[in-house]
Amino acid sequence: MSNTSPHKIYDFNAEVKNDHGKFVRTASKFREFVGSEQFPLESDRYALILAYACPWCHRTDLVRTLKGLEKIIPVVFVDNFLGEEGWRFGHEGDQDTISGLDAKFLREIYLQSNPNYEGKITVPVLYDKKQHLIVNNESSEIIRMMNDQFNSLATRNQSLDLYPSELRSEIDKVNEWVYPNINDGVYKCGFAQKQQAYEEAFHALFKTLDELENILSSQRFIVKGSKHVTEADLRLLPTLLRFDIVYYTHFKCNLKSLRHGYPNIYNYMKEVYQLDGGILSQTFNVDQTKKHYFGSHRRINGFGIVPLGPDITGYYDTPFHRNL
Ligand SMILES: N[C@@H](CCC(=O)N[C@@H](CS)C(=O)NCC(=O)O)C(=O)O
Repeated sequence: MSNTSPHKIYDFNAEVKNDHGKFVRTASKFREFVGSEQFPLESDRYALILAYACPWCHRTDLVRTLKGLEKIIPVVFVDNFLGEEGWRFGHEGDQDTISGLDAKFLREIYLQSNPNYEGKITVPVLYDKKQHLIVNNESSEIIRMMNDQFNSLATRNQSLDLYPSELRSEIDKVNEWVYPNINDGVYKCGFAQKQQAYEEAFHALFKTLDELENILSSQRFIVKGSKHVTEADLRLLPTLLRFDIVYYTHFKCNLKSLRHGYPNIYNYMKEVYQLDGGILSQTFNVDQTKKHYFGSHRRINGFGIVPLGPDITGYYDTPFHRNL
């Protein structure tokens, strides 16, 4: 397959869809499920294509790791640099060993699945190595698949249901305010192209963080009535892990840091991150994450200089303190 394609420019301008300078994320296009007739459940048949920095990718790796699916669903990481030609393989990421194309760019794999594909080229991607097809590129659905369809192959926490039927409506409700105000909220601050768009996103973000701080003063986990971690906690965690080290400066989310302004959120973040003896720490690469954000978003950070701070000694792994 040729490397040339209409997908040339990494430009979040493409997602600023209105005169108000607001960032609007586009919807994912591949929405099939493993467990269907076309995509039967099988070990080491499906692979994930992920970027270290991406919080939507990180959710999928958190669930994969918590469920002990590392060998069942192998991962291929793209390079940290998102340039004019989109995500690419190699350099500080992995080579493409799954598509049979030895692809240089992720777009080749999208076009392999659908030669007429015209949408955005995003990670995460759940890929069928046997049929050489993308199954799904929507993280919220990929984590549900791992909790449901892949659970029979789980080697850890098989009895942990991250979306239990009795909590579903509560989980849905939490996702509905966490996603636009926090997960995507930091991007709306960072990618805003007008002062007012930035200010609206900023106020919504910190108002929501204030509410979250309050909720976590009396609840161990974010979903009311949950006695264990649920998908809502794992969807929130990637944004919290990146907050003080990236979003505070790079996306101008700088009213308060988690470490100094939100003790309940900060300690909750550590508690969830340290679940299961700290196994989730293998899913997070701080250096690669910083390199991606500060190095790729040249409209925000013109020279691509990656800051050396803040000092994160003990930031993630010291004991958490929660009076619950
Ligand atoms: N709805 C998607 C969003 C994924 C997404 O936006 N990924 C970003 C990385 S954080 C991406 O690949 N962007 C590529 C681009 O902007 O060109 C999901 O949650 O899976």
